[in-house]
Amino acid sequence: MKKTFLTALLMAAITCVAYAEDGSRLWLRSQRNSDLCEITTKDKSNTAKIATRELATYWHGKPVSLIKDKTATGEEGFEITTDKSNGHITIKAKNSCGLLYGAYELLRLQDSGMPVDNINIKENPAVKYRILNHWDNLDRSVERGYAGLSIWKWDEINGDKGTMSLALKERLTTYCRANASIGINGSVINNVNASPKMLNTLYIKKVKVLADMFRDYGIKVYLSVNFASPMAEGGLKTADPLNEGVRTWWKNKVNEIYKEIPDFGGFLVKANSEGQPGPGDYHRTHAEGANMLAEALAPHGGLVIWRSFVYGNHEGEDRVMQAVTEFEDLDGKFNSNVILQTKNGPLDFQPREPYAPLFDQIKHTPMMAELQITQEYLGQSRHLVYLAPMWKEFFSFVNPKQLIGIAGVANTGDDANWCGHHFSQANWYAFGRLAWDPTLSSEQIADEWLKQTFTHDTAFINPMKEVMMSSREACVDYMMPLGLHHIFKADHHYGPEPQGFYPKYPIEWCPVYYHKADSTGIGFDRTMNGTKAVSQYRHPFDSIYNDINTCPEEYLLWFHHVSWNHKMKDGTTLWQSLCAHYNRGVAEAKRFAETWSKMEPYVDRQRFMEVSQRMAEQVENAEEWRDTCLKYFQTFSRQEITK
Ligand code: BDP
Repeated sequence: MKKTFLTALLMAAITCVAYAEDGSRLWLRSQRNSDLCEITTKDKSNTAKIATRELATYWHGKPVSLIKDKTATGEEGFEITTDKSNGHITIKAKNSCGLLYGAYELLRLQDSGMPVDNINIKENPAVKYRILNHWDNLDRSVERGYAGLSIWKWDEINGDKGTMSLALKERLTTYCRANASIGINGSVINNVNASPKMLNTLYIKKVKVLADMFRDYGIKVYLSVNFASPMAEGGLKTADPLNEGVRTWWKNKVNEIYKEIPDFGGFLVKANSEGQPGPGDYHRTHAEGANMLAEALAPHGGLVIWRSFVYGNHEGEDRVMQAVTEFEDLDGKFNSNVILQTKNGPLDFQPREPYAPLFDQIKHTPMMAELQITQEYLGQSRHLVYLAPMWKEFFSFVNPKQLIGIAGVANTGDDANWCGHHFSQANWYAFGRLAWDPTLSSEQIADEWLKQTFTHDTAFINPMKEVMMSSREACVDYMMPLGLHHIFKADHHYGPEPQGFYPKYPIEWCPVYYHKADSTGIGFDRTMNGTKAVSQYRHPFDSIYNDINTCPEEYLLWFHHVSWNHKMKDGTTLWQSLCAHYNRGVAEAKRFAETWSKMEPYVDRQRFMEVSQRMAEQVENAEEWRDTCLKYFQTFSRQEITK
């Protein structure tokens, strides 16, 4: 009797876990087949096995053959065709990984309700490297992580035995499936502010366990490295890149890594930035530092991804200009396996920035764009802000064809729903989809994500898609409209602190440095009469941004110090326009919450409640932003705050 009761309880618990809508399944919520679908392939690789298993379990259509064919399109591409006579489907690819991507494409079509009876698709990724950058520390804290602790549970990985706990394996299988389903092919697993311990043999063995798992999903592992590792880990007296002992140390370390992980991706490096060590400590250039690592990695086909997020070495120079100052003369001096990774904007992942002009100035070095999926400056995992429109805006200035890769700072954590906010999952999804194909529209991505993640019901899809599409502009409006930037509270970058001035920090970390509000007006003069930052832009953007009459209003206060009574395009004054934007942002946040409140019939209880809670916070925060900023700026404008 007792046993039966316990069994029943256990069964109930299992059922509950299996069907709980806690967001842990991300967008991978396909209905299982009652019978396995007929999937055939001669490809014996593990990757093809995964593709077969995914389709056999979740594909509800006609039989599918997976065919590896040297003549098929691109390295990672795939072709999907339907045989008109019997409806059978063929996925053809040059490599097994393409077969896996093709399988996920098929499931995406099915799960987002697209027609699947007459498919004729050929796909290739736009850029070669589509990489997540995890800012995860070895103690499992996550820099700018808003979804719990790191997903890498180092204690549950046994490097000597090459195993991990079953629970971790299950969780990371979802991670791999999710990434492969959107074409992500690399993962830098640790923080750019890297601990030298990452290169300890103990950890290299653990990283191997991850790499062995990721490989079958087409994902390569990369590591962030601390430039001073030869000292901290190797006991050397210097980390000077021209020192023979240092060079040998890196070569040996790299060899050790490749012995464990033959397809290791390479190193990501933050050097001489925000207190991190680098070649500059020895009066060497970034190129000398990068090339030393590049030489160690080259025999194994590894990459050095060197970040250009460097400032603070040019006293007095406008911070947004410093990356160009630092790197323009080094263009052409990097070894061929070095990539320069540059944030989309010249400052730091603000809700809106003009594009980073380094993309205009670097002509001979392969470049990757670094986007930030974790919403450090966009309400973190508390606000619904869909980032695809922001990234599309960036791609309208920087052609993805000039990039070799796109990196995204991940928003994952060990929260059940991975990303803190159910809607923040959409940003992970959109990152992968856009890195694969930047021509996809934000609407389409939102549409397919919503359908896979929630429901196909148009009574849900249409209003929520509209909310997602409006959300980034709303965030800009309630936080920092018209080109304002970096007026966040120090350290956590969440709430507003326009009055912020902290003598103990560099001036570039103080909000007052960025808005420069005074009795005459507000904004940062970066024109040819100011810091001349406009001159770093290619023509015609240099002159468009330089002229207050042609500068787009969304960048106005980024490039100009503007009088409070300046006439805006709609005839209102700058002050009135500022008030209007802040008010609009708040009204939008309220509208989003209102729309969500009507979605109860279409969403499971748990996700409905969790998102409702977040929406209420978003409204409160939006009001706080508006009130704090307008009241503070009013002390300079001395004009009435309009409602
Ligand atoms: C800023 C973050 C900081 C990062 C830095 C970086 O506030 O935590 O370490 O960027 O990208 O956005 O290196």
